[in-house]
Amino acid sequence: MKQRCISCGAAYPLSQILYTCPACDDILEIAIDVTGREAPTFECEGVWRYAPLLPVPLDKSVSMGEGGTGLHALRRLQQEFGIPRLFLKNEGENPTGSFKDRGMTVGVSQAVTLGARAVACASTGNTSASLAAYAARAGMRAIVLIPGGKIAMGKLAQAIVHGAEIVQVDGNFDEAMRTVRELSLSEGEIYLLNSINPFRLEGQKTLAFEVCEALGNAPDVLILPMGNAGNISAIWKGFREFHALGLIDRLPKIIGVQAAGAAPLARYLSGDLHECRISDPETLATAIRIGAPVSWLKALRALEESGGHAAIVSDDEILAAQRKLASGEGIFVEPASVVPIAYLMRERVQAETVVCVATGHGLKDPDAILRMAPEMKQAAPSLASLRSALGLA
Ligand code: AN7
Repeated sequence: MKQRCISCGAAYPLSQILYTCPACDDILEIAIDVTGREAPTFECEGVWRYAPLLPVPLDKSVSMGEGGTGLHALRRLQQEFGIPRLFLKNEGENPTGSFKDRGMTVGVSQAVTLGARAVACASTGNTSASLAAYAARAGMRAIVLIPGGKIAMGKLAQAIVHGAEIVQVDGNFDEAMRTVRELSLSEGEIYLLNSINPFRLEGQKTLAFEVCEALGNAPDVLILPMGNAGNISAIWKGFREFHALGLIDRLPKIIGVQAAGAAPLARYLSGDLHECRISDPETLATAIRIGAPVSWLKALRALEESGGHAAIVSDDEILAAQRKLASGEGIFVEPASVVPIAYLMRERVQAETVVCVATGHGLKDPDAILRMAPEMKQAAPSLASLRSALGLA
């Protein structure tokens, strides 16, 4: 395995600390040559089950049992949407409540392998929560930059309780991202763990492996949210590797969904923007309030190679979908995570097997729900009053 530039193809050893290619400045990926290789034997459960396909050895892992999340059949919604088999991969079941843990276990393990003293990230919330927890587990200093006033309460509480050094940046996520990159370039001992870091994406690709193992093959379609677009890139890489190993005999179509006020990828692809960035992203789905996706080129390749496309949903559609999933199927996910369901509520997808990725737990961000809470019924502590409140009188 080595690090390889996604544009010029230059290769570098895994032990070199790099975030972009020294030759051309584009981003890197971990290159694994699986051609002619026999499929490895997978042991244990979760992310580290796939250790033979990861760039850090199992005995170096900083782990809390991440991965191995449920793939839940959505029986009511599949009937409503006219899809024979519809599943939700519920990443809220991870240790800190989001898919970020899959990447952070590998990223922090690599930080330990490199002998880094501190790890850092800019975050819309979930990355900082995950980084704070895994750094605590590894006994390392954690530095997180967050956009002032724009991160969900649950995520902020996680970063605080795990003891991260939190810096509120007077700017949006994209500005915080640029600043933390400059910090880690100027301080060699601070290891950057945003999804620009290719080791993190290696952990995140295991979602695709789990879906394939659970279904016995790739689904026809996989739908997921896009922010920085690291996760779509990681998951597509996972499907490609399982395909190259002969473990699946087809590849899924990937549909990446963005919120209307923060949709640089979808708008760039439709010809509405000349470059893949906007300067003033806005959406109530704060996790994906991102205007300049770091992994945009990887994501474009994933969409194109898979024959999929990008799509946009509105904040109102997101809120409606969140309630529908929670009240109709019992699964509460945060606003950013429900964009695949919002998409299916509007568009007809003709496919046999569809998997939606729900990236984070609903309790991360209860604000939007509570702001629109219905008026509650009132009762005195007596049976008669309770019956009357419930309309049973
Ligand atoms: C719930 O935490 O970028 O497309 O800093 O928290 O891989 O960026 C979070 C992103 C989707 C988008 N769903 O994933 C951060 C951050 C949830 C998220 C995404 C995020 P990418």
